[in-house]
Amino acid sequence: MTRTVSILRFVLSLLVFTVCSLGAAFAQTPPNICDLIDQLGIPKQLNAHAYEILVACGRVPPPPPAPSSSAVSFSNPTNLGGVDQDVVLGGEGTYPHVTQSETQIWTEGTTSVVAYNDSRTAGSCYAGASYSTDRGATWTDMNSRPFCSGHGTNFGDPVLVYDKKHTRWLAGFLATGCGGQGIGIWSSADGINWSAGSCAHTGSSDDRQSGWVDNTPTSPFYGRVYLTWNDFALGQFIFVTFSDDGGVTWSGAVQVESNAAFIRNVQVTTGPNGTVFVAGMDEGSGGLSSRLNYVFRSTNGGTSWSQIQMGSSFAAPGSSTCGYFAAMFPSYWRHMGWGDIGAGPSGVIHYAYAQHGAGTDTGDIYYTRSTDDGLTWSAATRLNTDSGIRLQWQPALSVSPAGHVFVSWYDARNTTGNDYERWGRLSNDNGVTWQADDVISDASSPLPLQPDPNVQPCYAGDYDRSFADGTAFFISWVDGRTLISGNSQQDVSQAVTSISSVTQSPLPPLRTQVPIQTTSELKGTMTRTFTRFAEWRLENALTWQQLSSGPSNRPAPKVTRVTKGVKDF
Ligand SMILES: [Ca+2]
Ligand SMILES: [Ca+2]
Repeated sequence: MTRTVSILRFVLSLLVFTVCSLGAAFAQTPPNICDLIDQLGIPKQLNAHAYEILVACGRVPPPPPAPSSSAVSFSNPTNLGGVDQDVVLGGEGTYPHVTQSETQIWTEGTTSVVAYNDSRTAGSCYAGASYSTDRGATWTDMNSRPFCSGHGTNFGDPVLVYDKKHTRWLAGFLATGCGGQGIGIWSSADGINWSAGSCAHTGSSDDRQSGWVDNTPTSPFYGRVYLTWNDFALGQFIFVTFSDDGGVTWSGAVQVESNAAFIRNVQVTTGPNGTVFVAGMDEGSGGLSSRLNYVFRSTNGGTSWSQIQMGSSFAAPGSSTCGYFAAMFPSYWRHMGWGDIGAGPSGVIHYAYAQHGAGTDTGDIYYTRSTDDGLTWSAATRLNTDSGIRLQWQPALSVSPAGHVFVSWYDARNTTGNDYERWGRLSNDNGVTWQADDVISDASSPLPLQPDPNVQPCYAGDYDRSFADGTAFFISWVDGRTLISGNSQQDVSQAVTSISSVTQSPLPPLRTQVPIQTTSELKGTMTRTFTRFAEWRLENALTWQQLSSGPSNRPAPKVTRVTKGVKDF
């Protein structure tokens, strides 16, 4: 694909989009945003503004027939996660402006905040949020809509972090007040009272941003907040900006990659040593074409970047398409397999994503892991262990400081029709072994529809981002249990999984099989990481070297005899 850059586009798009949206004879006004739709990649942008442009320019097909949506729910034991909480309370909106989804949740101390897209005031504002002061037990909807003022029209796409060094909550959304479609920042001391602040980036075609903050006090970049996005006015490339003063001022935009192919910005995170990771996806030609995962890595605080391919190309999840996008249901719930990245201790980096399953299974959750700070990655393994052909999609991943990893996703294994549940799977040892996958949500959800004409018709939230602190995982997702006007519609649900409760469950057996690949002597190394984080490497037939320790060290395993073949430890 040819990727051109035009500074003039910014000015032109501003001028002519106004003409478009007013319904004037924009076809007579050369050049205008309608003529630039393909050049700017607007059909593959994920934000609400892009959909408005496509509507104004007559480029969207009629909405597809709504998928069937059963209203029947059944109870399930709450095996993972506490009681589900609907966080959309008293601010649902008037049908059909009732779409709430695409979540990012964060907890600091006893305060939790979840930010999400909220269509109750679409198209003047798409940003909503709720807060809890009891770690997710009860929630208050921010019905004062603090993110709907201060930066013009808010087009959604939430980013939410708590910057420990500067003791500030920061939220970022796409906003017209930052150059037409740039990234506006709101900040808060308590997560409850918010005020508009800086523009993290002034842009005309920013899309699908992600955010993270380096909260490790020993990191050389402690207190640095990162924002990444695709800039569709600048070659569609991924860019990053960072702030070292709690979001008051921001660096100039740094280009992260320069691939000939379009690479979607997926999510950003940092490791405890300060390394920055941006997950990206080559979406092929869109639709159901094959995908390729990348990670972009910076060891100097986001100033320069290297690129690492994660695995090989894989089949896209989904059963149909919706414009440029793949869809998990018939022309509904766009999802390209985008995943989530997180960092544990000792240079272990985790990435979970979705791909096509075997045969007619249209979605499975896969996991890949790096033990060398993101330089090399393991072969991907499947996290959902069901044997059927029902779909799983759109994972979120979070890691506790001690290396507990939790991946959660949408899962239809126990449902019929288009219903689904939220499932998850926990690793207590930084991703080496995983406990059984299990259900999080208390009941299944009918597929929530998207009735708002101001929102892209096959949208059901493009990502969810969970959070872990030292004692719990906070998981948010889109749920359709509440009917309005007889229709299931999108709400944000949330549940908390306590680390202390799940770590008391039985650990998997400490057995693994390591192939021995030589006839007369051992060559290379074999690494064996035990639960509780003591990591050992077999140096030769009888000697182990301890690579790292943990809170509950395991001694070196006994080796009685090593021969060619497969050895049990
Ligand atoms: Ca599946
Ligand atoms: Ca709703």
